[in-house]
Amino acid sequence: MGKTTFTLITLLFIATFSVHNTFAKEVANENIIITILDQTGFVCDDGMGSITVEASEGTAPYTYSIDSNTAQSTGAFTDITPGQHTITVQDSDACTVTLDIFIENACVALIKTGIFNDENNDGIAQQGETIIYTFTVINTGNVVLSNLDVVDPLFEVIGDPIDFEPGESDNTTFTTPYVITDTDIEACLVINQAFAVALNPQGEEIIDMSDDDSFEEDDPTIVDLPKTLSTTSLILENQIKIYPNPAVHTVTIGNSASIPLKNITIYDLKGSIIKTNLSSSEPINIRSLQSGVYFIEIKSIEETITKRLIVTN
Ligand SMILES: [Ca+2]
Ligand SMILES: [Ca+2]
Ligand SMILES: [Ca+2]
Repeated sequence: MGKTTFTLITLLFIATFSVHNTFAKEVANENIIITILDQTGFVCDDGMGSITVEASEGTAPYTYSIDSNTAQSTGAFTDITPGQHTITVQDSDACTVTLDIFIENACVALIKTGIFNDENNDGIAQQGETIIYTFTVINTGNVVLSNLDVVDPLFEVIGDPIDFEPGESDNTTFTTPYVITDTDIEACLVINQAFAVALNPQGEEIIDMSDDDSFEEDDPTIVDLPKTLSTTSLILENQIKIYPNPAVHTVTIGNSASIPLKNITIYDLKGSIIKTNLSSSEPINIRSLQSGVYFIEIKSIEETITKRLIVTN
């Protein structure tokens, strides 16, 4: 067994890590220099990472291994998962040097949800009423993203771009009430898709198209706009009463005709669920709700109605 040292004498960062750029990062002990010739990261798990290194100044031939796996005769490694890895090079004198590398995965995901705000509580969409959209963004990669912004072709989204740590999520920065148009009412729905755009550490743009309910999908968001009340909706609309409204501490769902209800959910103005799986058989405790406007969604077996609730706790 020859001498082995892990002392790092030289650690040069000549170029920054990049998804596509060529690298010239070097590490060396007394005998061997490892130079990174090329390194590729991920964009949202699209493909696998790779790295190519080259050893010099030692006694050739060299062997190369990654994460203590079987050594190979070249410094080209493919199919590397994102995160931290260690490359070990050994020369024919059994001298070794190690190099820590980090494979990037720059990834953002966006969910866009919308809830129709029936401002006059008549169960039908009229011009001037609004849809409250919520944009939930998450950094699903392993690098900091900067200048994260949400763009919606339907309207200008309020909210300044943010920087975003891995794992961080946000559903409050980007909001917008959208005023529905005659065209939307005619179509009985609003369907569209926003996208999130951010910069990876190299300043390259990464983009995710929004989904309606998943960080992994790219479906458009559909908000139904009721044009006429269906027979069942009319029954629900006429038979279900919320009182008192405005409410303090408790609110009661009046169901005098004993229509079988499937679920009752309270949403806030951002469309976030505040309470769900509520029962109409007794007053609902709303002491934990701050004063403001909420929506109560009431589902029977066949239909759904939404009523506005004002809380003055
Ligand atoms: Ca209305
Ligand atoms: Ca979806
Ligand atoms: Ca998506």
